[in-house]
Amino acid sequence: MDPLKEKFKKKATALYAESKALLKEHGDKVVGEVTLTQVFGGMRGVKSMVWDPSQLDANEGIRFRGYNIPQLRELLPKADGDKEPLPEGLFWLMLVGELPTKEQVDWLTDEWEKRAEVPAHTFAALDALSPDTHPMTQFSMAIVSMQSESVFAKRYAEGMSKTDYWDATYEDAMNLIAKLPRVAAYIYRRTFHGGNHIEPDTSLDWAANFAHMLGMKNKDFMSLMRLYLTIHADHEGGNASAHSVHLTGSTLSDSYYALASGMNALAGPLHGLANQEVIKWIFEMCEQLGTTKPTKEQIADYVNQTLAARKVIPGYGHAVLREPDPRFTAQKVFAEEYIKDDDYVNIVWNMFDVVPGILGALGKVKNPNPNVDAHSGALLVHYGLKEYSFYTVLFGVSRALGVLSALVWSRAMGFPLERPKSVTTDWVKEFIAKQ
Ligand code: HAX
Repeated sequence: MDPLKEKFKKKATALYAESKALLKEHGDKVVGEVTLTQVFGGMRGVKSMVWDPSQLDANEGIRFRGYNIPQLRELLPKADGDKEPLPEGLFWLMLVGELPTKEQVDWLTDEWEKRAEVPAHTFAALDALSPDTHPMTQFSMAIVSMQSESVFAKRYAEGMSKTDYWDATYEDAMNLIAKLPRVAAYIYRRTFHGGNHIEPDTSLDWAANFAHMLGMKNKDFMSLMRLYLTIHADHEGGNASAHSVHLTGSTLSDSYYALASGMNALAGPLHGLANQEVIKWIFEMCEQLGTTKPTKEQIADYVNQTLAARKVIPGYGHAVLREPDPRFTAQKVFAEEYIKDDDYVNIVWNMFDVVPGILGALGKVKNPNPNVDAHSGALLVHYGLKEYSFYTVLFGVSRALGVLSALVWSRAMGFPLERPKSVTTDWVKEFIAKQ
């Protein structure tokens, strides 16, 4: 058994037993009430699932197994000569709750490299699509096309015992994560570079190799990719992509089906697609104004125009967070360190000065601050990755780390089929009448 799997097995066996005992004694304890506003309002704040890799605090932001982003940036192992964390280290942390050593992370890099071969039929399926198919459609389809490789599906068909579900899910998670950069890079190169593909460089780590296969040779871009793929990985279990993976996985659909569900949710403009919408919004503003150096007053006018057209300001607001997103801050810190002066980065920073005041004054926006998607586009454009319809695929490659580590845990904990209760509006009216 490989060292990560062995570690996971030990932890999962202990936590499974602990949670069974905990539920036997405390299963009837009430953890919260549900109001009608929550029933109608997208279940905000309803505690209804266990998700151990990360937890979100409305004011402080995300913590991965207790570590916030600045701590991860300091404590996770790094590639030689780089300041940014290796996402392999975050996956290890999320899966087993321990910060890995550099040797452990190097092992994981090698392990993913061994598992990275993508089936030929996936490339053929992608090639059958028109190149103007949205990259997220291609990504989701490519993931489902690889389901033919699912260890879980194969072993299930052979009569696998329930106690082995986690093992097969672990294998699928590792295989999928290993293959995603290759698949994503293939989509990028076929869509935007005439199918001029780049072979992997096996001397590089997972994120740097991804950058290499995209055709991005700049070392700072490789650093950015390591940071990007780390900070987008997880945002506790209730966000739409994570919850979609959790729900689909709960039917014992394998990791391929489950991840594709999550990617389909990530492709919505209120969720992951916001990263493309932000830079599109900025490009459109610059085009309308005829400058890439708009003043704060010009930005404010354009924000007001957008709101008057009854559209949202992409990259601002959040369903849970009530402060600026630390993932936004991490990207700002990166830009301050690596990029001296860049028009689009400056626009993002000027928006940060202008937008919260305008959204706050509307009186209805619960969090007028920037979220993760407000900054990423300007950084990518700076290094030459300007094709913004690809941005959500980058997010998706990262999100796989969190949601798949959680899926392995779900199968180890024996979590059942998810099945909340819905009610009709007539039921609600009757309920109110009876009160
Ligand atoms: N611009 C304009 N209006 C906004 C807004 C924004 N950025 N954010 C919220 N509002 C509005 C809502 O549309 C809602 O208006 P109505 O009552 O007229 O419907 C009102 O303010 C209250 O919304 P809320 O409670 O503050 O926010 P929600 O929890 O309902 O929604 C969203 C959270 C992230 C979907 C929302 O803030 C939004 O649409 N933001 C812009 C899109 C975006 O950046 N999405 C990415 C979020 C982070 C993420 O998941 N990344 O992947």
